[in-house]
Amino acid sequence: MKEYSTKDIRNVVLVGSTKSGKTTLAEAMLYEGKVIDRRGTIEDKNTVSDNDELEKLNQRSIYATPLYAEFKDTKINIIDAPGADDFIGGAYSAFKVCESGILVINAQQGVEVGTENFIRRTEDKKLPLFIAINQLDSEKADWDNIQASIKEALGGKVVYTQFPTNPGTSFDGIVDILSMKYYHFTDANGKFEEKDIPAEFADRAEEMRAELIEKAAEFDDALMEKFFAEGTLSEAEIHQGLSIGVKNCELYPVFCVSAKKDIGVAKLLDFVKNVAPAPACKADGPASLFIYKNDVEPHLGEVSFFKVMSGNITSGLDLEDPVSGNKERFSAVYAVAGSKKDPVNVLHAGDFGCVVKLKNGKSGVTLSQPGSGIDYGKIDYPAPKYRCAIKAKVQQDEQKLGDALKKISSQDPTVVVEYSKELRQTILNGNGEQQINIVKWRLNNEFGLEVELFAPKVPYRETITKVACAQYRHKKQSGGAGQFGEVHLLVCPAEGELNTKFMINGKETQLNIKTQDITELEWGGKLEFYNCVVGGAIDLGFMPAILKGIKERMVEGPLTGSYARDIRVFVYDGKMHPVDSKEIAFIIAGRNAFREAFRNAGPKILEPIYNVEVMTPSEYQGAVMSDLQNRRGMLGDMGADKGFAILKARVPLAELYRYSTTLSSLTAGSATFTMEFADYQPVPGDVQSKLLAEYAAQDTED
Ligand SMILES: Nc1nc2c(ncn2[C@@H]2O[C@H](COP(=O)(O)OP(=O)(O)O)[C@@H](O)[C@H]2O)c(=O)[nH]1
Ligand SMILES: [Mg+2]
Repeated sequence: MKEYSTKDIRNVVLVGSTKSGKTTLAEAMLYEGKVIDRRGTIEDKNTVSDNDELEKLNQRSIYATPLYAEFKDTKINIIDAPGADDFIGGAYSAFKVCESGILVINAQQGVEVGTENFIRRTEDKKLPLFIAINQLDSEKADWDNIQASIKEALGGKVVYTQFPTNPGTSFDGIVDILSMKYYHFTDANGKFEEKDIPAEFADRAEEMRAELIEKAAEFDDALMEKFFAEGTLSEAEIHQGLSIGVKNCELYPVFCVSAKKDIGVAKLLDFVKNVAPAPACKADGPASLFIYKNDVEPHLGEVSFFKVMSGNITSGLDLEDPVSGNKERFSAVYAVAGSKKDPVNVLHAGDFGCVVKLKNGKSGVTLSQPGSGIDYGKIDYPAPKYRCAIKAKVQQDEQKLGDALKKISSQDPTVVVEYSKELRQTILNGNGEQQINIVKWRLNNEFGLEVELFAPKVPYRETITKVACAQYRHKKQSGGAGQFGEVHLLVCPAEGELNTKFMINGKETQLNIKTQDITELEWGGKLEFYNCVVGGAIDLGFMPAILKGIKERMVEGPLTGSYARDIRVFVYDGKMHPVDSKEIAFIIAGRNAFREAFRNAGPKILEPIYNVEVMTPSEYQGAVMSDLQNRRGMLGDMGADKGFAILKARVPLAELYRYSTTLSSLTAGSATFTMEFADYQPVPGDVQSKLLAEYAAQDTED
């Protein structure tokens, strides 16, 4: 491969909803960019991008794949990102290293929820986008619908650089407003003739050109002046104006393509070359790179995919991970297009490449010149929204399972594995059931592990709603040294102002606080502990033991064994024994007195509530709403955005298991959602009774 300097490099990510044709478009780009001389198809399972076994099996993209095209002395690096929400991590890795993106829209569908989501995400990341209307060759391609839906999604920020002359099965013509030419495609391999615009399209072309020039002039004063003076701009000036608008995410230029027939793809590449921003990387200065993906490949082992962030990367180079201090030596450096790897001598700032067999070449790692301290931070992924528990079918495999999961999540950091001490379960967090099923498939096929996936337990909490008193005497005097401790205490909810006047044994009693201990609990909420003992009934020295006993019981709440929270405890009396009183006796007395009081204090089970936001085409709004209500969801604000309904609800986590899967089947896969922890709320009475019964049954089993 030729050497490319920073100004001759473009880095683009392909985004868009599933099945819009990103992978097929990537294939055509590689063909136009002379990286391949025959195009594969999804159906034949031979595209460069979907080269992973799993991708072939599923006939869809699962991982983000780095590719490139060499086009008119420019190296266009391409990341083909999966469109499905389940595999969204790959797109976020790409956002970190690409300067622009191509949003692929399926001409049969127009803007879909998936499209809309990518617009929101890229706006959020300030990533400039070009729009490719793909599948214009399909029977259902509907140009009017596309235009209307794009207008709804992007308003005045859309600018057309082309239009198709005959969308549909015989699609073979594009009028290009930039060059004011008509391109007539004569085969399904990108061959075309350049002609004058046919008379019937001339007026429309003139009209659109005027609009295009005006938009191009809008972002630069000098261009605006020239436009006013001369009434037009040259093609180079239009490029210049558009680049400014595009870079600031103020303009989204639209292109017409059929990826399958390689129509319009070369023109799109041409535009990317001319208008997409070059990497803003320092060509000189110390060498540094950022690893955005890692993988294990047959015959190669660990492969780390990186972007050169500054300086040059060559084989033999020594770099350092500024966080761990870990040193890495580069054996060879490659340019990469899917599984095709070409050794290169040097990669310049801004370029993409890969290297094999680093010690710790995981995605999210920066490597920079030793001592320079240069670090590019982490990739910021969206919060997971699918949660399930996992265990090995055979107990002895648990350790192996742990190791395998560690490997899988290092390759896909959106699979988050945690062992919950509280629930005593290994929990997998991810973006959707399909993603988790892929994890299961890999455990099975790559690691030889049989595993079971099941509904995870819910991290309930327990608290009280009333005041209650209890006392407990622990006494053990049979044989050896005796144990004696007696504790009288009162509990009440830790809310509102601190009140110290209570009815105790039918008598109004004013408690006087001697010492106190307020604990912010690691599982949320607090424990307030007040020592109000009078007349030295219990030595001050035993207070920590009593508190310890109470805390032990809070770890395993008296109702269901869940963590307890938000409780005030007043120890107001007790008894000691001159010889037998010791720490252990007060731990036990404190624990049992607390349990007794807790049970009489109107105890409640609390459950985690999540804020759920669903975005769906409005035709499914009713179905989505009633499903949320069936999940005990409290519907909140409803809105509409660009033709989609946005529903907000507060839903108990207990009811959200496999929600993404249900939502998908309710809406023919067209809705998406986010969920975020909100707070803890008491469960309804019937749920509490059910949970108590379950715990009681389990208790007797033990
Ligand atoms: N007719 C037609 N079909 C296409 C075109 N591009 C892609 N497809 C088909 O659409 C389906 C999804 O394509 P794919 O590239 O996997 O889409 P992706 O999910 O966005 O990567 C496949 O069956 C492709 O053959 C196109 O331009 N025209
Ligand atoms: Mg794909």
